[in-house]
Amino acid sequence: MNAPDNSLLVRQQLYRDMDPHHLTPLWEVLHALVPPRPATPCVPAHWKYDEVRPFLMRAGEAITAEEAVRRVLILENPALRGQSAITQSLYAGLQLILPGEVAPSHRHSQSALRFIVEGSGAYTAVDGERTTMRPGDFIITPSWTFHDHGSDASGPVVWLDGLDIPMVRFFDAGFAENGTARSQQVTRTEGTSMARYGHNMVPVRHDAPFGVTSPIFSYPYERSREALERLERDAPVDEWDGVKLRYVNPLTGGYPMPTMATFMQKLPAGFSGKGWRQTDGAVYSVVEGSGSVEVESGDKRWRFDFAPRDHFVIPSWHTARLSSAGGCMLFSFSDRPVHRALGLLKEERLT
Ligand code: GTQ
Repeated sequence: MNAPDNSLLVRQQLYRDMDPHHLTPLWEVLHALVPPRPATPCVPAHWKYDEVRPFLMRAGEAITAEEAVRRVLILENPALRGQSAITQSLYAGLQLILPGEVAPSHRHSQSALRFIVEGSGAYTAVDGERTTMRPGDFIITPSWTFHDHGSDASGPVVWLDGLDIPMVRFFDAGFAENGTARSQQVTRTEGTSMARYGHNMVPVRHDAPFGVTSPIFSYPYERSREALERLERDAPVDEWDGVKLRYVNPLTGGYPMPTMATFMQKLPAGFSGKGWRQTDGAVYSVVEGSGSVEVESGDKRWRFDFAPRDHFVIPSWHTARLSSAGGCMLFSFSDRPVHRALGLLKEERLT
């Protein structure tokens, strides 16, 4: 004990007396408030698609897309149950749409990304333009744009929803409203945005149609995949990441959304990556191939062996290593743009 008995009593009396006045002593919590390094409550977690898919299909029988508005199973971090969050700042869920269904039009301040996991032929409509979904495509719903989803497919279509819901909740900055029509009227031909902004050219006199968000709604998998395959063949492979590219807003070269960064990476066959850690916790969707991720924090260790359509999360400042015997393709997203904007981004690559 480093205080005489009477000072402990004096302190306890002080705490009791000031408590009704909503006052609390900093010195009791200072260590937890400014920890020496990030001390996230989040844990690494893995959702195997084989295990998740039957629940999605049961959800398809239990409720229609129309009634649910969005028929989604939320991927909740095991350490954040009840918070609808996969990390402290990010939301992730798997959305199912069945043939002929419509998820009605609405808009909200939260930005959303879609990463197509299974099935082809559903569409999402953003600002009067429809985009067809194919596996591996990365699609954006900018903040405050009306969007509805529908399906002319012959089977179920499932995609990963990534939203900044916890971040917007943290800032108490969320607004939302329903559209007047179930599905919005189509006012532009599919592919117009891609032709305008997606070919390394932009209109001569343009405004950024969605402000700080990319004017491209869809980043098709075939193009990302072609780039990564070519780089695997023709350029040095990074010892930590394999071959990894960041998706961009073609108007700025920056992130496609203000709050979320997205990446696609290819681990070559036989890849055994070095460890790294970063302040931005990241969510992964396995596109093709299989592999494993080893995660470490303090004296705790995790190892996930992943297969196509699996999802996993690596929390902030956890050391991770990726490897793959047969090669694989991984999509991921994180809150990196916010870390960067606030001067908080930190990365460490172990050698
Ligand atoms: O598709 O608009 O997973 O508003 C959560 C909230 C999807 C959507 C989610 C949403 C949406």
